[in-house]
Amino acid sequence: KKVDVAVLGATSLAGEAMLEHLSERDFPLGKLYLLSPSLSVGDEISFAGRDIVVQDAQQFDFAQVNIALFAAGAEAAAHYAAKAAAAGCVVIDSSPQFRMDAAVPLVVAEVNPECIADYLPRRLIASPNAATTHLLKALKPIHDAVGISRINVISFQSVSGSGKEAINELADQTRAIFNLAQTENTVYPKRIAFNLLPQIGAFTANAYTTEEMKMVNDTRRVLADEALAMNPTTVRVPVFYGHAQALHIETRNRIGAAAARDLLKNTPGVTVIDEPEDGSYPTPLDAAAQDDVLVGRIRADISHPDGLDMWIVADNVRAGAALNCVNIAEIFIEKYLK
Ligand code: 2RA
Repeated sequence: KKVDVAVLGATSLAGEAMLEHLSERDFPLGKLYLLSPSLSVGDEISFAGRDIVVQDAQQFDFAQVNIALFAAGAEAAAHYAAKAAAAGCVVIDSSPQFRMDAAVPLVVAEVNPECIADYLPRRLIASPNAATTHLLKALKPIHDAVGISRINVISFQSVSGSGKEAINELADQTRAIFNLAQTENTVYPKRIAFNLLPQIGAFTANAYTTEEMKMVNDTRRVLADEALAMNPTTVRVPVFYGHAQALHIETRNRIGAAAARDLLKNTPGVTVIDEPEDGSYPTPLDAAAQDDVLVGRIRADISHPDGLDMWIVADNVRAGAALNCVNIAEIFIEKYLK
């Protein structure tokens, strides 16, 4: 059975990555419509050897497709989700707009695929943000095996997580510095080139940032564990692609480093690169253009009897929301599409 698909936000980084996945996989794709809520209408995008014109989402009849993949951000999701659902298609949204909506399942395909069944009544499924999706893929098998009671995490998030303008800002600032010219900050509140910014999103009343609270809320919701203690610090780093995370977890029952390593070696979507004596551990450069979450530095925490540390890295654009939305679509087609 062929499935007709629309991609809203087809010219965004996440939209482009969704198209890469759709063209590279054995996806049962029928007609493909590329939509933009704004500026990119009329652009042509090459897909599987042919050029497709980007259409104005405002004029599009969503009744023409079975599935709409949304990669256009929260505002566009708020504007188009109900319209698309009313037309009878199912929306898979990568934005934060519906992640905390109790009537919308929040799904990581490898972690809680059974929740896709709850796509009604809104005909809508949400995907967590990239860093949370990566963390959940690596931690789910450990949570299942021994229970995780607390997660301390510091994320090191690349500029592509803020979109194409941020990639240009890092490149422009770097070039300006080498030319002894003035730098400008447009996307970020301070200079990102040759710097680290311990702020992603806005500060909230509890002094955490919106990105940090997204990690807490999304993780608890996907694991269906409201009691899970989680303490994140999110940092923007001058790297183009790949989010890294230093994870320090406490488990309900003890799991040694060797058992955790074995478990993760057998986890789909995860690749273990962890031979410290050979200098082998994953970096953002290793993760770029890969689909798996790369895990290294797995070790017992010397400060806590039930603590375990690890370092995870993944391509936030390709292996974040884009891959998760396409994975969700494949499960939806196989199990629920009528
Ligand atoms: C970021 N993961 O990196 C977030 C949202 N894309 O900013």
